[in-house]
Amino acid sequence: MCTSRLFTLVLVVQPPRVLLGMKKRGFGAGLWNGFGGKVQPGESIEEAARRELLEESGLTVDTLQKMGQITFEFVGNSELMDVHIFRADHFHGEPTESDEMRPQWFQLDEVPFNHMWADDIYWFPLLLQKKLFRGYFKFQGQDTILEHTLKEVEEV
Ligand code: 8DG
Repeated sequence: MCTSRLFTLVLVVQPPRVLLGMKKRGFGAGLWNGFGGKVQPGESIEEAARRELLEESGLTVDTLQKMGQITFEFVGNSELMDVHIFRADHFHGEPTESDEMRPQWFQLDEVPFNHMWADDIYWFPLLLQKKLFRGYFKFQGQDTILEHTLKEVEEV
């Protein structure tokens, strides 16, 4: 039987730019990504999203919009990753480097998909258009997508 673990991911979007962080260590090191991590016991998913955003980027937000949910399966790992993706259009503070992430603004037409998780190019356009989505991606290793589904939904 497959169990799953909850994760968060926050994209701070200020058209025409988006804030990404270079992951400095751990899972996904060397890739640009939004800010997020594991939901801890006793925390709601949104609380975890705010905590991870603050820890990794130094930013706080008033409103997080729920945008998507993606389940990731990695061949050979029976635990699925259930990632809840949020968008923030306003923030407080200055992006600040942490032990885990080095933040940098990117123009929306220069998002570095070649140095991001391979699935991101599929759903990023939906997030930027404020379309809600659900997906499933099956990975072999960190680079190869074997199967995927992605659909727009009314509610996440
Ligand atoms: P740690 O302190 O225990 O090292 O870790 P953490 O900060 O709690 O969690 P993490 O391992 O850094 O969480 C993984 C982050 O990566 C989380 O924000 C979800 C995100 N993530 C995946 N897969 C993918 C993906 O395919 N694309 C993108 N953009 N993000 C992903 O886990």
